[in-house]
Amino acid sequence: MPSPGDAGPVALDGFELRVLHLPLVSPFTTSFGTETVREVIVVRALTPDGDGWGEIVTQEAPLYSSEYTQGAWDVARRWLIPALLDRARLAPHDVAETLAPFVGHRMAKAGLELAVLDASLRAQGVSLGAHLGAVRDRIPSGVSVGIQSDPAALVEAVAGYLDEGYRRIKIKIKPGRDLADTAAVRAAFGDIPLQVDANSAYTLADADTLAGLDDFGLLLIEQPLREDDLVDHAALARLLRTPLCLDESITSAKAAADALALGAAAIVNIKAGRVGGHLEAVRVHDLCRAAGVPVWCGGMLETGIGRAANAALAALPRFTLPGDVSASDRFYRRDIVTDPIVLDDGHVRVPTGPGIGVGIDGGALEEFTVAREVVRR
Ligand code: SMG
Ligand code: MG
Repeated sequence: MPSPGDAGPVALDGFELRVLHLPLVSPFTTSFGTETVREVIVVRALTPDGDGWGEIVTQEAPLYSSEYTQGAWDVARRWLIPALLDRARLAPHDVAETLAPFVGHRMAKAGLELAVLDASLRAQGVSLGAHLGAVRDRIPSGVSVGIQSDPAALVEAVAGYLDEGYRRIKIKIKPGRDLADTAAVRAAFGDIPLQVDANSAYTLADADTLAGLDDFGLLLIEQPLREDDLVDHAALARLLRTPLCLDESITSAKAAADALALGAAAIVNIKAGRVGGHLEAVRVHDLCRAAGVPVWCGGMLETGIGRAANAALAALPRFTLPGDVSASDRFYRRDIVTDPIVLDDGHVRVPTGPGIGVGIDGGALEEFTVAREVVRR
């Protein structure tokens, strides 16, 4: 049985970085703003045995986290890539350790690690899912629905996703757009699997409003308070019946262990980018599994590259709740992979080909590229 430590070393000739601008099929509004174009960095690891692909899931502005595109681009080309290219041969499980001296920048590190991991696994003919420990060949798909103009528009948007077959609905909330939006969705669709995500928009002073959400039988409330408010999350958890789930706060396996020890979370959202890579994401999964805590796979509006890798991760055993691994067409008219993830009976397939298991559509990649740089050894 392969374990995350097993992928073989690769000889790195260099990395190609691209900034992509992908138009969204509809605007995506969260408590911190509205996006109409997804800005993302695609990483290509160049090796004599073939390329590997990864994705740095930063946004244009540091609104979800402190990381943002130009910061990730700079730290990758100035510090992270040179450190990796210093090693004649590099195994995927040595990437995080090689980059550990550089504080933070987890999304940048995760994108580089995924590219190295993909190159290694493609060379070995092993799929990412098999490598990480996937136990399913398909996963139930949830969808994250942005804040709409009003509750009626939200109900219409949710109706469309339910018609498509999504197995779980998550709605974004913020102060002033919480109880009425949630009530409208419950009233329209009854007992569907429903959860809300606040992206840190509240403080403990809003506990009464958040307790009002207890009336709606939600699966969970995701990240109501700030990233570093673990103690306040624990205090809030004691005031609510609805389970609290942390997203932004879970920056590593250590952060997850601390949050669980404090009682700040009963459920954990796992995102490889946020924790510094897929191998750390597996460690978060493993510790939650040992603690009996359910996890689900978050999303960062990934292209087909990150989306394929998310599907592989979400196939691990403790991912017992549907994640934000929606079909490519939930965000994009055209993806940059040859076989974008589709929804089939409310599920998405876990790719089985070598590495992330999807091919790159060179034409689409070119179409959306707004900046490109190659860093060689
Ligand atoms: O990929 O389906 C997706 C997006 C899911 O809502 C989603 N992500 O906080 O969980 C979250 C947000 C962060 C997106 S900001 C780029
Ligand atoms: Mg979230």
